[in-house]
Amino acid sequence: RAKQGFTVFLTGFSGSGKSTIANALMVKLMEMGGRPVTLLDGDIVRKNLSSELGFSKEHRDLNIRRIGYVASEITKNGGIAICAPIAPYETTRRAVREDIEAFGAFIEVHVATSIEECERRDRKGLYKLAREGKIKEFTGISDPYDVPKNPELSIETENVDVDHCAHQIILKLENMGLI
Ligand code: GGZ
Repeated sequence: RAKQGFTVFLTGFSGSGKSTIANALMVKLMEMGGRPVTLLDGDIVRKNLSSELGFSKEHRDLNIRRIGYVASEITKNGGIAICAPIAPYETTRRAVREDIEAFGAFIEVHVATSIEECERRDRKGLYKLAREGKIKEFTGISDPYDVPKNPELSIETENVDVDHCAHQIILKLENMGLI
């Protein structure tokens, strides 16, 4: 019997490393062959699927529900979806989990880079702008982030390379019998 579809859902602050880990994970899963792998990255989704949305709670929730819907369709059809939005709200993440678990597995991965470390790195200069008040409602600075309580996996990124982070997810998927 063909293996069931699943969704890997990475959540964490801007600059936590979600996109980088998601890309490395995608490459590893593609190399294994078999099922198609679809990456739903935060900024790509916002450009193509949620271009009219801002960062209020209502808009973030809409964005996450859209990502969840696409991921649930992929999961239903036996594929692999990798999502990498901030997804700051616990209740919204739980709703997406329920949508997806109707069709396959949902693996919530907390990319647990601290806000201090994300701000220290400030790869895109957004934290500086948030501190200056030039970006409002910035997650972790002036907007909430509910720390995941029971994620399938929580990964530390400080002093660990991307390949190792992606490998931890691969091991989890193997343990769960999904790959
Ligand atoms: C958080 C913001 C904001 C605010 C713009 N708060 O590092 P990035 O740039 O590429 O990742 C962030 C991205 C967040 O979009 P998501 O769709 O992942 O967010 S959510 O899940 O909450 O819907 C950041 C940029 O957009 N960005 N303004 N105010 N991040």
